Amino acid sequence: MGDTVAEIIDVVASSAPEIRGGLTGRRRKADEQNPSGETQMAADVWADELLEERLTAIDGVGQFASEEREGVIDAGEGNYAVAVDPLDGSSNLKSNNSMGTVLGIYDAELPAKGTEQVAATYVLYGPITTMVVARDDEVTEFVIENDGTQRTVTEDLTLPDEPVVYGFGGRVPDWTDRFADYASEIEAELKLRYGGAMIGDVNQVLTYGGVFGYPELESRPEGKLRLQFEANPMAYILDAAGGASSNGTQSILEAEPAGLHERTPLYLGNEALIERLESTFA
Ligand code: P6P
Repeated sequence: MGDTVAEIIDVVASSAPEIRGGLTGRRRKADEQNPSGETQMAADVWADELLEERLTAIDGVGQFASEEREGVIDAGEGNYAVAVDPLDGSSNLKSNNSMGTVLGIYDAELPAKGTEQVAATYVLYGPITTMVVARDDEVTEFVIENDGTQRTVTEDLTLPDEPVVYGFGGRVPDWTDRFADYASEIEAELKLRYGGAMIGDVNQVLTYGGVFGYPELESRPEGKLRLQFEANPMAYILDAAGGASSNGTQSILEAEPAGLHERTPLYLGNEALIERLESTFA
């Protein structure tokens, strides 16, 4: 069996121009909800079907799971499981803001712990299409050309030592007191960069240094983002880039999954800022 991880990454890269090109005309709401109870956009459903067909066709892929589907799809005898958020931030489609595709590659049955990933990647549909890949403890950034080829632009991408930006989701009145205390410290030190799509907001942190959070909320102590499809892949990437992740008490990657669509509070960024969060929460 060839390098399945490389095959999976190549499928995501080669599909990126088609997904980006297909966003036009799919800005309407589908009349369905995803397993998290969120209204799906036509683009969510379309990107999910496209990636499911191409990723399950890879011999080494044994399981496919998506934020847009209830259960895990059996893809045959392969050793790897892929967990995909086909279009993270699709609510940004209407306002023509950044969004992207997130994918975690696990060598374990889903749902699985973040430490059971062997690679993770995201594609960012911004002014240009870029792709960030974490594998073998190293992060590489590519520009995805119109023909789907990957052009390396940053090797050994690491988080800048000096943090500059922060982005916190949820409604401020709904933040818990302990998160609000942490946020007011950070707001006094860093610049706000929040665009409403995790991938775009985390890409700012990876580029400039800082911290991203979609925190615990009074109304929703488990937060909004999904462990398998969003938190684990992004935590894997931040860890490989020299940063850190947390759910408020421990690294996201150590969190035991209770279910495929389980949500988690998510904090990502410079190690010192994540440590400060956990000590505020202790
Ligand atoms: P809110 C997008 O819908 C998403 O799943 C993440 O990409 C993003 O971080 C978050 O939800 C935004 O949520 O409540 O700010 O709209």
